[in-house]
Amino acid sequence: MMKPFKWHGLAAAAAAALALSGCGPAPAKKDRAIAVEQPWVRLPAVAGEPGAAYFRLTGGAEGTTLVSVSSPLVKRIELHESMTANGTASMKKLDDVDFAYDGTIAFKPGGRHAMLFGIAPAVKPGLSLPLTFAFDNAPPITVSAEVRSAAGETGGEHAGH
Ligand SMILES: [Cu+2]
Repeated sequence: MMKPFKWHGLAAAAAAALALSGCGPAPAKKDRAIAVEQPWVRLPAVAGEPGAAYFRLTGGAEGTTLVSVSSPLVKRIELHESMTANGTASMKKLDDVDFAYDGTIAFKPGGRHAMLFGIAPAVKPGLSLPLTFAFDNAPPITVSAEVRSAAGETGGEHAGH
């Protein structure tokens, strides 16, 4: 049975291939360490609603899968993907995300994101939020994500909730 995330994996692989074209041969990625880069969190416009975390994943051995994101200051975090079909924005939950490609998997507004449910009131713009990324075949990685307010942002990830 096909899992839903496989489709996204194909799309991401295609995007990564495009991004790399014209840049010469890609370096071997087999033993590259996993990195979580540029992590940031967008707080909800209304307190109590879910926020979202964005970041870039690189590296990892062939077949490495991101299985979860967690934080001591967030009750529950899900991996989501936003999409627009027939003019309607929606999103769905991803069981996990395979990111072992010759490139970077980006979690960014309007696309993949980590949805943060139950953010502690102490989490404020300008502070940092620890996020721990768990993988199926690699040690977990904890990063500090920059916390930003929802002010001035449009196209939030709340459509579909
Ligand atoms: Cu979401």
